[in-house]
Amino acid sequence: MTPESGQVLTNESGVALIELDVEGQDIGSTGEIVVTYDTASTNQAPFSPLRFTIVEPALQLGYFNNGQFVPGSLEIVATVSDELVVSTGIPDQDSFSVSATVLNTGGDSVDGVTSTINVKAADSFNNPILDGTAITFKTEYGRIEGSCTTVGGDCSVNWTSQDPRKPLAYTFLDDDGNVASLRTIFNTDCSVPGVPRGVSCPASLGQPYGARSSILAYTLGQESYNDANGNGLYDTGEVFVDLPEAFLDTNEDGAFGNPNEVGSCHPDCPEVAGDEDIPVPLIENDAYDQGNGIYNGILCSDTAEAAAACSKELVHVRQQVTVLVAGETPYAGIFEGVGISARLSSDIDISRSDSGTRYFYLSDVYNGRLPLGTTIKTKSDYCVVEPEDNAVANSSAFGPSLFPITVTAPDNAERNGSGFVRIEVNVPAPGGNTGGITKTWRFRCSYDLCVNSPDDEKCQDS
Ligand SMILES: [Ca+2]
Ligand SMILES: [Ca+2]
Ligand SMILES: [Ca+2]
Ligand SMILES: [Ca+2]
Repeated sequence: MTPESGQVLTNESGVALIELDVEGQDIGSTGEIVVTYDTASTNQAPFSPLRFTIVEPALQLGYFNNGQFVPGSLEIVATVSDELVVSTGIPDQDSFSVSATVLNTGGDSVDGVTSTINVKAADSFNNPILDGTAITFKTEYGRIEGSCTTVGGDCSVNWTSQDPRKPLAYTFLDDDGNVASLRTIFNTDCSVPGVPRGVSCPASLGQPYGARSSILAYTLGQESYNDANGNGLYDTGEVFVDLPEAFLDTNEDGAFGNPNEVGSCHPDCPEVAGDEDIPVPLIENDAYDQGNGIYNGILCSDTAEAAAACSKELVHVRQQVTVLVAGETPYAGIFEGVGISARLSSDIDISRSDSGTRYFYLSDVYNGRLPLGTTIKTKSDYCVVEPEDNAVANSSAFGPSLFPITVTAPDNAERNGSGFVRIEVNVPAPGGNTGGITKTWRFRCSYDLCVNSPDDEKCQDS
């Protein structure tokens, strides 16, 4: 596979596009082309032979064969002259980012709620990858567009709420002895003492968590390595991160748990409920394979390759993001203290200290966060409360939201008194429609000036 000559045409976005006269090339499959140059045909200083790898056939990039454009993805991997920017254009693992515009969309009981899933990819030099690189997506719940192709290192797809919304077959016995597929505040005891069913739990209910849809993005790329000698190539002994086969981690425990595949962590996975993890086979052998122990990437130097310290075979670079398909009905509890030491609280007496704090835990039925846009308005007809306005942040972190409420003695307080603190929660209707679900919680605050300040003149008259 030796083309006769080539010519540099443009050099944009860190990627050199080369026109080649290629004869007898089989570009129908992935492989490698080594190109030697007649320097008289280039407009650049002489440079050493280039090596190209066709990563995937029939993408947008390609080269000219006897004047005819042939699709194929071409990558420069050899160092050329300093005048040319050198870039592999192939994503590497540590520069493959996946995010969601809305992390807590809601949509557990409504179809059609959406979030945009964004990929940002760069190569081993943290330059944008080649335009037209295909990124593939899988989702646990709801629906996702299957792929997008990058422009400038970026591409996006839409995730949409719809069935499925729970595991296909995985079940467990809940705390009432009934078969269930997800833990809720109605079928699981809160480990914090004194918290009844139906109240947000300040501690985790445990697996399997409801309404958390794992979204996996992946494409062929390179392992990341530390270029200790700065030559732009992987050399024997340089530190790298070895990648196992990719998978959709449905229970987010970082381990492949599907018991039907050889090589899974079952039954000793970090957490239960990962039975429906979905493998992305790189080696088609009906087994989940760990890394091969050597660096994989086209930056594998010839010397290291000859020593079997690396391979130019690509692997799947991957990243996962979780979208909360949260339920729309709010549940809550008012507590003293937080976490496992929290205690359900009703009234607050701030006579001694002039102020106090209550912790408002707010969740959906799965004890997870409510959708982005949920508002919390706190008012009192007697005490001063802060903050008066709060909102559920853009987050798919585990567990309920926590809002501290500070209650302070009223300004110009009479000798004593009391009143309600009201907490009104509104979960907006999906899609920006008006309405939604509003629920209110309340507790009483009371204050006796003479407990804290017996010398105040208001306390002297009787
Ligand atoms: Ca190196
Ligand atoms: Ca490897
Ligand atoms: Ca797992
Ligand atoms: Ca495999």
